[in-house]
Amino acid sequence: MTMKTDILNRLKYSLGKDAENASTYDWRIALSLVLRDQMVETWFRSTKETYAASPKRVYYLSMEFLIGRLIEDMISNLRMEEKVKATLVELGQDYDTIVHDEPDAALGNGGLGRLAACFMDSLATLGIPAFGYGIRYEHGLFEQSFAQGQQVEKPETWLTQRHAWEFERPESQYRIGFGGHVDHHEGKAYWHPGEVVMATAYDTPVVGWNGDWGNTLRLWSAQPAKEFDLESFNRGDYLAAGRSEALARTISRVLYPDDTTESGKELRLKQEYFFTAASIMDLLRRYLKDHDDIRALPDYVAIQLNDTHPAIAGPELVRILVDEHDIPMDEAIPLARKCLAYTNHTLLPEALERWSEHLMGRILPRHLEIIRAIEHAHQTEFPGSPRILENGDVRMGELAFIMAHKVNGVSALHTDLVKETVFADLHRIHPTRIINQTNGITPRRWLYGCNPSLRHLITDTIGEGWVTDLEQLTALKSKRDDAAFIEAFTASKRENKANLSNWTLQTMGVSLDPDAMFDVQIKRIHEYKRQLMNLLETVALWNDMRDNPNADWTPRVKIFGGKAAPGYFVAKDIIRLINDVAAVINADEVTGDKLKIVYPPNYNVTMAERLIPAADLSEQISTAGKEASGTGNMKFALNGALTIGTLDGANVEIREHVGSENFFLFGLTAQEVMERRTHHGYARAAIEASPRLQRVLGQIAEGRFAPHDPSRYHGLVGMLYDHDYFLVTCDFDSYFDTQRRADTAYRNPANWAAMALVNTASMGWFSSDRTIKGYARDIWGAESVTKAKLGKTA
Ligand code: HBZ
Repeated sequence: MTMKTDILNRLKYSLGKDAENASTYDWRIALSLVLRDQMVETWFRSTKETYAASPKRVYYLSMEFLIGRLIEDMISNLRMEEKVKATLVELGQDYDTIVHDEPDAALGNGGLGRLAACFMDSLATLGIPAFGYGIRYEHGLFEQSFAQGQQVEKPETWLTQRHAWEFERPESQYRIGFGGHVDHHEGKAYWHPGEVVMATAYDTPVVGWNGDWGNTLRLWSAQPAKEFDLESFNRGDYLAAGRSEALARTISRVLYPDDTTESGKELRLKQEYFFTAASIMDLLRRYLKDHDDIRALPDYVAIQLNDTHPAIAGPELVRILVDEHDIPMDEAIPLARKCLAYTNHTLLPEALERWSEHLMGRILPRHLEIIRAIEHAHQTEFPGSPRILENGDVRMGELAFIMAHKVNGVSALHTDLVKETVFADLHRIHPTRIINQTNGITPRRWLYGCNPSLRHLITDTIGEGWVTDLEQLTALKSKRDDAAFIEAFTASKRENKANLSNWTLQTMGVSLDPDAMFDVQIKRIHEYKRQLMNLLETVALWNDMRDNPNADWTPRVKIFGGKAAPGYFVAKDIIRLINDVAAVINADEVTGDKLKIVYPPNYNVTMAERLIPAADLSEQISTAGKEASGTGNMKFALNGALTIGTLDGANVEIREHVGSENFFLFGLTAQEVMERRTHHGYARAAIEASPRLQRVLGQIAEGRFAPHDPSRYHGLVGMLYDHDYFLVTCDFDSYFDTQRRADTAYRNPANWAAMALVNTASMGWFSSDRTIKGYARDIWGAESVTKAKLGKTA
């Protein structure tokens, strides 16, 4: 059968539509179902091969999977682009319209969730048997709009449409208990939960490059436990019956927006336990189908905890081993540890999870007992070591560390800081436990998929091997002196910039000058990421341009994108200020096209796929020591943007790979940052030393950008003077000067393009394939079932 017939059949039999009456949505779902059929073949084959080989399986537990749209991933990984395009032409449908009809699956906040998505792609491409386990949120990350420049949040509703990629698995259901009490009888514990909800699995196949291997993303959805309710109901306990329904309805309803000020929420702890417990039960069931000896579990199971959100996996696994398999506690703890590893993604103290013992005891009484046992065992072995239970709190970082056989940081600098700061004492006791695995990004989505013009140029030049072996890009370095190639490279970037300009024109009514430097900062809005410093520099540049309007300025478009957590008021003020400043500068006839600011609302994965290929300059300007790694930084450099950045996170390693001459470095180092904070009045001193910064802060404080509400930004400016914790003021001058060096460099287009090319050519190491090989080798002891692929590099 042809693909055309397949699609028409799907339209008819799965959607009940004929071609005459089908909407874009109908065509998209029909096409998606046809593609899914293709994937199922790979998927079944992979499952069979996995059972035959009985290898170690990897389980990646993550509260977030920020996968975005799937259709183009599926089309390109299955190598069906030409065929799909031709078929849609035959059917009179437009490829782009159909692809862009799919809503983003925004089941994550930012880097941590996107990393999980890149890892799933690499695991499948490398043929490593793996499951991603998470929550099937009914509402992903909120939708952002701006009203008078201020962020407005609306619930996200991706699941009101049919999600064509998933399979519901009603047969994979587990009972997840909460609360209740624990009985002890003759040395055994019996947990009697007070509430139960059901976890139902929804599977999305994840197919790797070339359709060679397929893994599963298994997301759990909460449903009421009917029989349980009936029992309560019959006892006359109507409240209990209703409670379980209500809990079930809320548990998988909405993704928590990364809101560090709101931790301690009971529902979040329940979400964490819900998906972790379901995942552990599921992987144990799979294991016990083929194995009798529970003690051999670590030979077949590797569980990776994506931050502390699933850290309850340690106590849960111990609970099952002790209470259900009668393994003594002192044996169960090390056995569980051999299966578990933990990735740390942040040093920010406010982001390290703690739950009050009281709450933990109420929601998970048996787990609190087990946590005490883990604590006791660790203290007995290492008296005086850091405690899991401290000041009435359960510290999830310490719990995750103590229950993991390996703990990893996500960039070289971050790993060093993990050893020196948050886990310094535990590191002394367990000196080989902390290791580094620098993050990476999948080249399939972040070059092949999002940047067709560059993809074609590269493939025409060096062949297609780079897609699964990104180090092959180094072959492009020899082209830096090849004028024809540089011209083609420049043309590709220009095409992407023109496309972006068309999009901003259509969506925001602003067109951009493709000859201007596109300077892009896209990420969550956070003080440590310093969007504010970028904005202050923009105002300073505007002042200089107005002072000297006839000078030969390098035209710039400043592009911002990102959401603030709904309860993070400083971040929301920064958003408003960006929009206020944009309104004034964009209307200024003196500066005109020489300086523009655009801030498209609702930044998401799809928007990143548009913006990154069109960027000339990548803003990676966090306070040194604060950004664990960054992965956006890698996406930009791979797509031929130059970085302006601090020595923070993976910027350090990116700079080493691309060469210091191809990277705009500025600012204090992590050591200098710590040192500077000890100086009394450091911010005020920095402001007093910088007339340029003083002027900008004066303008903002006077209401230059909010003439009808002149005191609007007094708080923000006052904060910079009095406690500029993220050292915006201290790094400002160095940042401004470095921006001017970038201006000068940009004025020599051929040289700029050569520098950009070296960036692209040097980014091979940052493929998430390399990262996953590192995890497989150093943490999981897992291997590729499709063979041959793990041996190389890393
Ligand atoms: O993880 C990010 C780091 O900030 C970034 O530097 C790194 O590249 C990335 C991948 O390793 N961390 C996060 O994205 N963290 C969260 O999204 C988060 C989510 C929920 C929370 C706290 C943090 O409750």
